[in-house]
Amino acid sequence: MATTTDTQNIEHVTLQAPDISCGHCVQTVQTALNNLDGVSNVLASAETKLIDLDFDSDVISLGKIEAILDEAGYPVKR
Ligand SMILES: [Cu+2]
Repeated sequence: MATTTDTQNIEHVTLQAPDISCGHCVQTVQTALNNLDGVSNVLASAETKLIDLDFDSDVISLGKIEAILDEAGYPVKR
């Protein structure tokens, strides 16, 4: 587990993305999210259709993360 400093404001979220259907999708999602500053510990699953991740809300918003997933072709179910 990474250590956090008080300059960071890490939040953990689980997002539901029903279009994740295979390992290729998982790779696409994880690569897209891992490229973002402020996002870490991305774990996507084709079985559960869930994406677990940590993000630093001082660096990136959840809305931005959802927009990136939209663009990648895996819209988050709300
Ligand atoms: Cu796929």
